[in-house]
Amino acid sequence: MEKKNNSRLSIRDLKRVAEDIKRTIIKTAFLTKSQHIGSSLSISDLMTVLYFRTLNIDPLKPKKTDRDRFILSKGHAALGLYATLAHRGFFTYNYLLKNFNVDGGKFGTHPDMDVLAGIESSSGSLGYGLSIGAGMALAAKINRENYNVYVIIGDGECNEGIIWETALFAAHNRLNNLIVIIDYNGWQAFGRTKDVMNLEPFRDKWLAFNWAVYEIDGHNIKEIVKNLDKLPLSPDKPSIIIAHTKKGKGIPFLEDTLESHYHCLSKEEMEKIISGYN
Ligand SMILES: Cc1ncc(C[n+]2csc(CCOP(=O)(O)OP(=O)(O)O)c2C)c(N)n1
Ligand SMILES: [Mg+2]
Repeated sequence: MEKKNNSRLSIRDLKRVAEDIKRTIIKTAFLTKSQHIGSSLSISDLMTVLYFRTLNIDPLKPKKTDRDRFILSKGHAALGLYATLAHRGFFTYNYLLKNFNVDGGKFGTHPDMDVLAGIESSSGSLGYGLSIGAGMALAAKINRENYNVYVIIGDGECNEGIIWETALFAAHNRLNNLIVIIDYNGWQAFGRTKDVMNLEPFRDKWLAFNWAVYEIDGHNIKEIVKNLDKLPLSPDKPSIIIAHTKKGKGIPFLEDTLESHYHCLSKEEMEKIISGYN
């Protein structure tokens, strides 16, 4: 897996882009009265490094055969994906606003691969994105193609049995071109992950499934870059990066709360956020 980066932004520039993406998520969620703000903000720093540094992609040639594939398996964070794609030049912000979560719009609240070439897989039914990604990674091996597959999954999503079936499958097939990033924000839709269905000891589970494992702070751009730059973590195993994140990152009153999952921002809250950013 050679390095094929097509965008080499400095850490400072990446931090600026990550803040812009957070603002876009917040503004769009407010204007369209949408939920899942916390789930989208949670992945914003990871998405920034992926799309502005790691992934071999070209918005002008979204179907080029050697492109890396990215799948947002926790599809309810679609707004985080759309905001990143807009900033990366796949479409304009106005296009996003006109089409997201409105009657007749192209972008639903969960990704649909039929509406845009840059969306590699539909998702929303938790668990499936990872198995689709493993299939793509195996296909690359069979067809001798040189692309990597990156998949973001949620911690609550790991309650799905199919995640662990895929974990076995990927290790068995030595899919070193499969890179999973887990958005370990400690929350799912109705409670703390440790209370609903505990995952710990999480790192040990992946090690036991024969994956290469790293743990990082999922909001520290420098740390994300350092770790994504050294992928793959092993020449013959799939990789998982356990990224410790905060649900609702960037909105102090929603950070690390259950409310950040379903809450819609009010006008007063939006004003409070804007004054904080200024
Ligand atoms: C198969 C399936 N079951 C239930 C749901 C409903 N659901 C949507 S989001 C969510 C919680 C997911 O938690 P997590 O993966 O930790 O994502 P986060 O919101 O924390 O980013 C659930 C249970 C679903 N989308 N798919
Ligand atoms: Mg979670």
